[in-house]
Amino acid sequence: MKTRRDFIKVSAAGAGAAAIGLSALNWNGVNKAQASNSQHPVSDEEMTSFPTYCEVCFWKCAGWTYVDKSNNIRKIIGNKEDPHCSGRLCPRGTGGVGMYTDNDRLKTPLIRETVDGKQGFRKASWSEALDLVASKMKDVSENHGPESFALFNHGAPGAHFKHLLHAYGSDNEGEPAWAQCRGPREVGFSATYGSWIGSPEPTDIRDTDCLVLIGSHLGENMHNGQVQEVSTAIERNATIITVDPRLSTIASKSKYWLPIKPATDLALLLSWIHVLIYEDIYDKKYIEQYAIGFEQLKDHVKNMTPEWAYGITTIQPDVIRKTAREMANASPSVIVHPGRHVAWYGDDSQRERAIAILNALLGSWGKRGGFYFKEAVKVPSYPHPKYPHPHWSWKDNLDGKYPLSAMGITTELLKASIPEFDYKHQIKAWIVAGTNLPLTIPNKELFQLAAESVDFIAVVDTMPMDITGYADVILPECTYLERYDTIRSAPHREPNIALRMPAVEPKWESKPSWWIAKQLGERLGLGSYFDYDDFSEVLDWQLKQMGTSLDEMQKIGIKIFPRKSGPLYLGDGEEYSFNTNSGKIELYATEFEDHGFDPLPKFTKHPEPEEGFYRLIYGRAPMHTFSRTSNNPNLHDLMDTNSVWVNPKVADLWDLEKGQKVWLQNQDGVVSTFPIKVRITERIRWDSVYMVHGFGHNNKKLTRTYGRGASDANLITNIMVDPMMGGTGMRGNFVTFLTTDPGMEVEI
Ligand SMILES: Nc1nc2c(c(=O)[nH]1)N[C@H]1C(S)=C(S)[C@@H](COP(=O)(O)OP(=O)(O)OC[C@H]3O[C@@H](n4cnc5c(=O)[nH]c(N)nc54)[C@H](O)[C@@H]3O)O[C@H]1N2
Ligand SMILES: Nc1nc2c(c(=O)[nH]1)N[C@H]1C(S)=C(S)[C@@H](COP(=O)(O)OP(=O)(O)OC[C@H]3O[C@@H](n4cnc5c(=O)[nH]c(N)nc54)[C@H](O)[C@@H]3O)O[C@H]1N2
Ligand code: SF4
Ligand SMILES: [Mo]
Repeated sequence: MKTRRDFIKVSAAGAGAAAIGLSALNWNGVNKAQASNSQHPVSDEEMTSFPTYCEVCFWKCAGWTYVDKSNNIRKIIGNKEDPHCSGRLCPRGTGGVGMYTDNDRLKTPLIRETVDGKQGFRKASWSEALDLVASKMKDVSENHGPESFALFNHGAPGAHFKHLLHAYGSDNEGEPAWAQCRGPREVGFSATYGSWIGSPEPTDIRDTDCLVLIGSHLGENMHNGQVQEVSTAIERNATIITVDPRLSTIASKSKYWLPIKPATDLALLLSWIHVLIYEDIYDKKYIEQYAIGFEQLKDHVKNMTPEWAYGITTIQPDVIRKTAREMANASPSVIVHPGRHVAWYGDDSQRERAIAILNALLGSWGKRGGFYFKEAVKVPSYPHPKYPHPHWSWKDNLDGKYPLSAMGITTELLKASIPEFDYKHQIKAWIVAGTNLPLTIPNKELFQLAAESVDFIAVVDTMPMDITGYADVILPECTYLERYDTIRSAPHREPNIALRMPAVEPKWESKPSWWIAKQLGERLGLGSYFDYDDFSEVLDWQLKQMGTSLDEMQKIGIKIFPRKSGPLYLGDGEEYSFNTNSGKIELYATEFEDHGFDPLPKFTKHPEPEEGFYRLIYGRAPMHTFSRTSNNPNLHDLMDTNSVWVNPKVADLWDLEKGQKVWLQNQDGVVSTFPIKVRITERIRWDSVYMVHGFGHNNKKLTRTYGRGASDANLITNIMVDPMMGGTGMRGNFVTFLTTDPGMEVEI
């Protein structure tokens, strides 16, 4: 494996290698596209470069795809102008070309058929497959109403299918980005500051003096711009405080590592709030000017002393005090990071509220080195007729439950697909585009029951992922390197847009999502919603409205616009109105109170593992994204399986050896389909085990990754649902070890 330096050298070669200090986080990576072509080196001048933004994860770094004269992609590098990546892709983005070269890709449309009682897929032409999907959409619309057709989506394809779905008359769509990922933090921060955190997070890490990470494992969580800013902060000697039951990469670089007992973070946060208030070291001026509810908060945390928290969290009182003082010393240049995947224990919106409150006491919102005021450019929507008004939507099915959910809840859409749940309105059919539900949604049984219940499933994917095994029709999308897509407009310090365009022709018979959606629309008589021959026309129209053009964007890839909303930070004592009920930062959340939820966060105790069981926690590896990259030839070479991290004490108790394969069985008797290797390490608490999410694939068509490692999702059957927004807390599951082969049946 190459070192980080090799990676920088290779990936930054064309961009004019910048000296960067990322070694602190020890990135590993390799530009395999270039390596595999190394027998015929070509210079940048002999190649053509096409702008893109990366689809290997949702940080969406802008880059350049270099193609040689024989139409081979030679490398992908970061766009220097892009604030998401500053010219440097992460190992996954560099290896993104493996998504294009992977021979396991979906090559043609496929239709499920039964021959002699045995189900399988047969190849189909595009017109046959599209006709079939459109006819099912018509049937559903006529017999049950268009609202009964749901969309599960994630990433770029989602935009095209949302447009189709809205034109067709349904807004029943859900993506894992809400209930399985960041929904709780948006609810917690919105109730406090009247604003979502959003993506990328407006954390001013590069200028911070103190960064507090609660579980956020930046460096393994490879969100590029943030990781680079953390490196800058480390070089500037910023204090890093990491709270994690596991010695994560960033914990090992931190001044303080607080190896908290899992599921107890709220107690730590409340005691930090207690120290700031009762040691009188919070930002008084800021609170007086901008916040309401201080007295209620003060009273609320009165007894939540570090000694109280110690009994719950196992973190020593003096460490709690010392770290609170470090934060106060750095104030307002301090960030208590909101995290990103925060669907942990079901009280997640309240944990996020505590994080939001802590930041307010430190005066960090709207301050340099804290949170800056982000800004995005609005992309005008291409003209189309008004969408019809759906007769019901996912919200109506909730009957008042999860009132603060601002996006469709995937698990609720699944439940509404199962007649036994007796929802007011039934979901009858799905399109799934860009989300691998069996590995993404906890409680596989619920997913399977839902998949069995619906009349029809169409899956749009690039790979024969686990989800395709449930499809009636599979539509192969080409990869991001082979297509135009919507304009990336993400909030940042400076508003900016990025273009994705094809660098090469789609391989085999794969097609872009915009084309698939348009074809379906036309078959449904919705052609007026797709009034163009090629998506480049849409882009050119939009870009011209924004004062640029497709021509210009093809040359520059990314365009930065001047800010219109005012400065990045609050001036000293500047008047400011927040978008909350009171116009102030709400330490006491009136929005929560209005909905009958605690206006101040309370600690609730969560169940603990029984003897012989360990809490299952999970996270990321720098070279993989969820389940989407484990079959990527380049990235598979860097890491081909996951392992289960076990504390030496536990290993001793169970007589486990390094590298031994075990099966994991959870509290509900569910056993991992495949075995997983044991990694014995002091870096994990004795009461927990850890694994990287995204392995344990079940589909044999994934020739590299099939059967390698275990799927955490498989073992997550206990979901702790957030009553405010439907988030699926996934860390209340406990596993034990099986050392002999339980003879698991493989489903697909
Ligand atoms: N157990 C467990 N569950 C989790 C998590 C966890 O850590 N553990 N993490 C949660 C979080 S934070 C998130 S954000 C979600 C992520 O959930 P998902 O987005 O569902 O994650 P992936 O597993 O990457 O699945 C992406 C799917 O999109 C396909 N795909 C990739 N590129 C394209 C494309 O260009 N076009 C199309 N049509 N398809 C494409 C891939 O082949 C794959 O099937 O998972 C959540 N669920
Ligand atoms: N390489 C890579 N990077 C990614 C992704 C990827 O797939 N691959 N996915 C991206 C996405 S969509 C997301 S949402 C983010 C997710 O990444 P983050 O938001 O950074 O992290 P989480 O998944 O919430 O948390 C993982 C960490 O939480 C720790 N942990 C477990 N239980 C507890 C607990 O009770 N308390 C505390 N304090 N810590 C705990 C684990 O040990 C682990 O280190 O990563 C993003 N970045
Ligand atoms: S962080 Fe890495 S994988 Fe994610 S978009 Fe950027 S380069 Fe791609
Ligand atoms: Mo996520």
